[in-house]
Amino acid sequence: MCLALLWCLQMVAAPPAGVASASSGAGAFDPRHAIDGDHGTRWASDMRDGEWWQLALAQPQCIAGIKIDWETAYAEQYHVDVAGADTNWHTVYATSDGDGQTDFIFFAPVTAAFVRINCERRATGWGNSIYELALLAATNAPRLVASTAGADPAALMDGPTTGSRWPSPKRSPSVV
Ligand SMILES: [Ca+2]
Repeated sequence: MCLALLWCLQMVAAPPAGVASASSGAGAFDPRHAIDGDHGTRWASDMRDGEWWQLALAQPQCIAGIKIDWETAYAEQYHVDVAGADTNWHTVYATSDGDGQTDFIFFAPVTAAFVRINCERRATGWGNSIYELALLAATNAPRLVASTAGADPAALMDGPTTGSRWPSPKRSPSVV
């Protein structure tokens, strides 16, 4: 990741306004510690799979991503669900091979009133633990540009398919 992008993402990582709750975790591990702006505090669940953390936003807002700073006890398999005010949940991201640390996740912009991290399978014998979590706007998403007009460079990042591609023009240099 380029330093400029990293700087940009760090700058927008302000704690979201809302009420945090979770399936477990209290006291020093209260769910609100995942959005208190302090990387010295954290939410931690009980030591079992299937735990979750949830944010009820102070007001619905359009989001296009989420940044999760995991503690050493992270979820290896988890999914992120979003719901509007109608509490109609849908999954915007899922992984089965998370590696903890910091996850920058982007998805199609959606108006969210609730965001939930569903920790399906832990990576360690401990619980699931998050230092800080931030919501990202579409303007924070990485953009691809290329020297070829008319060829969409986003085809390089549209998932694990070989059916799409970015073709360079028949000249050099070409950049993407
Ligand atoms: Ca914290």
